[in-house]
Amino acid sequence: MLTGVVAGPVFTSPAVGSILAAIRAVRQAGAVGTLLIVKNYTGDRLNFGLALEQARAEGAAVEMVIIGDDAAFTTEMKAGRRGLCGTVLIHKVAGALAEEGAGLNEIVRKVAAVAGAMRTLGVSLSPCSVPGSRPTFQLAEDELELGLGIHGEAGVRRMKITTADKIVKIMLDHMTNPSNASHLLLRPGASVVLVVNNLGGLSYLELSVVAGSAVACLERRGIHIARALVGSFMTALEMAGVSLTILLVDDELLNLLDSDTTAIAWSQPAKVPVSGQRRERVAPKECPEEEERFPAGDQAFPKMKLVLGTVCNTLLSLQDKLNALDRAAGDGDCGSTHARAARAIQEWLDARPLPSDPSRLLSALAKLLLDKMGGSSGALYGLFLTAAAKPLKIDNDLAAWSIAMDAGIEAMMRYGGAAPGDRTMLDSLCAAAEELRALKNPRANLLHVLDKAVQRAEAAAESTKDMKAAAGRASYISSARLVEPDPGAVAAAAILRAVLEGLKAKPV
Ligand SMILES: *[C@@H]1O[C@H](CO)[C@@H](O)[C@H](O)[C@H]1NC(C)=O
Ligand SMILES: CC(=O)N[C@H]1CO[C@H](CO)[C@@H](O)[C@@H]1O
Repeated sequence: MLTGVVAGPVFTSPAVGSILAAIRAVRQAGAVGTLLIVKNYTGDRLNFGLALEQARAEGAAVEMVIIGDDAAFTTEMKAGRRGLCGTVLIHKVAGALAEEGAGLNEIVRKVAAVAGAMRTLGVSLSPCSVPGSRPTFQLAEDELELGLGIHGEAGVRRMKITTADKIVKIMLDHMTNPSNASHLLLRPGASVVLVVNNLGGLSYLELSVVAGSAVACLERRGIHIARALVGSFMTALEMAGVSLTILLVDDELLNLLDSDTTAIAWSQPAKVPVSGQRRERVAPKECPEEEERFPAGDQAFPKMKLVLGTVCNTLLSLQDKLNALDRAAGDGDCGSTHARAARAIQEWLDARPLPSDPSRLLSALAKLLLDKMGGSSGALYGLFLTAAAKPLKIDNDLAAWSIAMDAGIEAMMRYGGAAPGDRTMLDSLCAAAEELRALKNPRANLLHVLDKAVQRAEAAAESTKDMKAAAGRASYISSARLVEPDPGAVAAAAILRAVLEGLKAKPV
């Protein structure tokens, strides 16, 4: 791709002497001509221009192209159109042309045309800092900046953070809006190469999300994405941002971009299949027998829907609190996991009548949570409900519910490896289970017993504060840092309270 590269200090143009040394080295190695590919910054233009003049004076055949693929500017300004990630495509095209044996002037002509058919726009969630210095600019937590340069220079617009789809749409609109001075004219039916470039601080996951949005957005406009490149091609140190480059292509240009190179930083562009050829993802059909096996039971089981609805609302309202507790002890997703379960149950409640008997209800809930909840909580609740469903198959009086609770806990302990006192949801559940054994007394009052069980569970959840973690999320953490109750225990106690409230509430 390139024969030589001249690096200056971080974010600074190299000196004339360095550039001249590079030209001489290339020439001594046998090059008949040298093309300088320079990004459009004042310092670079000056230093490379001076080096070019000196090299020519020495008899070297040297040409220069200046790349300004920046699409940020709405009006032509004195310092405009910087060279950005599109320059990498120019390196590739010029290198391939030279490899094919094209002469220096032909390469200059073709490369200049390619440079005119391409635009780049960046967006960033954070500034970058030159090693040893402060950040190049300030950006609030919930802000992003559009149209910045690769040296942390300011962009054209700040906006509030929003989804990748929306950001990508704003970027592409800006790049192609004919009222903007530096736009690229992009008509439906055009073929393009898309480059999704990491500005330094994004993960591949984030980069791929942006790439997916960009492909979808361009295809919606009738643009054919002939090739897509996703990776770190031109970064701005650790800046958490991404740039999009769009280059209009024809077959000849594609051949040049596809030609082999040994440059390790060049990743072979992906050929994006036309959307029609991509197989649409088919949502799996819900299993129909399942529903038929469970006859409608809202009548037989009037309170259950209300109870489950209350549990879901409770878990959704606790999402942030549980996540915060979990951040201190685990990976910060306890609230999200429980909220995911709550939404799955809500959907399920809306979609079909409840199974008619408690055993089937718990089995169905177990299956739902195993399918949808995820995390170790999903597996543990699934185990709990599966085991609890069994005793209820035989009987469903109040005593059977106490036996079910014990069976569920026993299964959780067997597979989960935790015991009461280990700072997990078992602490709440076991405390409640002890109270619920009173249900075995034929004269027991359900609400009265449950009320006591809930209070015990809440006290147990609170007391996990002072426990050393021996299992579960927090056991990887030094106990000195654990000063809050365990989120799993808090969630379990909250579920029990919601059950109580649901049972007390009048059906509407
Ligand atoms: C380079 O930037 C200058 C302004 O600094 C602008 O006048 C010129 O058109 C730009 N060149 C290219 C090739 O974009
Ligand atoms: C000066 C000007 O016309 N700016 C336009 C550039 O494109 C954006 C769309 O992203 C418009 O909102 C601006 O008005």
